Amino acid sequence: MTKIVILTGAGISAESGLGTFRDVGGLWTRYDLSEVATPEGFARDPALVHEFYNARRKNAAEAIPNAAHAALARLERAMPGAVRIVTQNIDDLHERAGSRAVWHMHGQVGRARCAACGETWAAPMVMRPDDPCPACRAPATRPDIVWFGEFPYHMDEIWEVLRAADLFVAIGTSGSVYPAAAFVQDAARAGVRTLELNLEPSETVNDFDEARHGPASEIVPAWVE
Ligand code: BJW
Repeated sequence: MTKIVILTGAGISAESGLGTFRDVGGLWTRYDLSEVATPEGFARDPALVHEFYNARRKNAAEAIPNAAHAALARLERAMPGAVRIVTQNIDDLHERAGSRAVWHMHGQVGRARCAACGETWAAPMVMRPDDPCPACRAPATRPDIVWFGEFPYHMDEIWEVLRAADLFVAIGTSGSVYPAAAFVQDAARAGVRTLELNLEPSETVNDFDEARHGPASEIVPAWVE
């Protein structure tokens, strides 16, 4: 009976000090995404990829949820069972703000996965490529992250709640990475109302019924209250 599906992106964590990807000075202006965010890059240089995510894990652990995360947690408490957050973010700021109904479609930096058997577990703060899997002992540890060319998590459940919702809200995402970028069209096709909350118009702004622009820490609490 989810009524509101909320897609969040890097913009919601920007005011917590976590960098976005495509803004000026964003992660993809400083790193080559084909080196650090593809299975091929990991196969070529696993140590480099672990270094990238070890640093991001440390930053995420030090970050504090902001007013936007807190507002979404209040919304969930006020409407039990009716709010579902689908986040593209790999940090845990929604959970630390108090949200419980959260799906991480691009994985979590705080978790590790065995590339050999698929086992997942809580990641240590520093991971190395030859760390053994606790289940099968293979030295095939990778971050539990969805890289380009890999299938995101929870897709069937996401499409199901999206089609059954009354409202779809996208917060702090540029609308440039699929399949998340198409959720607004998926929702609209199912007759779901759509709202964008972003610092500036996203690439898909024209697909939304309504858009409000400004920093997430201001426009998300204003929308929730
Ligand atoms: C603020 C703010 C503030 C700033 N307040 N707002 C050609 C066409 C279509 C698709 C493809 C294609 N070629 C390849 C593909 C597929 C590919 C893709 O989309 N590529 C594009 C580059 C075109 N996608 C995939 O490979 C995905 N898998 C897939 O498609 O599987 C097959 C499939 C098919 C059909 C159905 C289902 C599956 C996997 C994508 C994996 C993405 N991985 C990454 C990195 C890993 C995670 C990590 O390291 O953190 O995920 S990429 C990176 O981008 C990260 C993010 O989650 C993702 C989205 O970025 P996001 O969150 O939108 O951030 P930004 O920086 O782009 O935008 C921030 C926004 O916030 C901006 O608009 C700012 O204005 C705003 N903002 N400050 C409010 N204070």
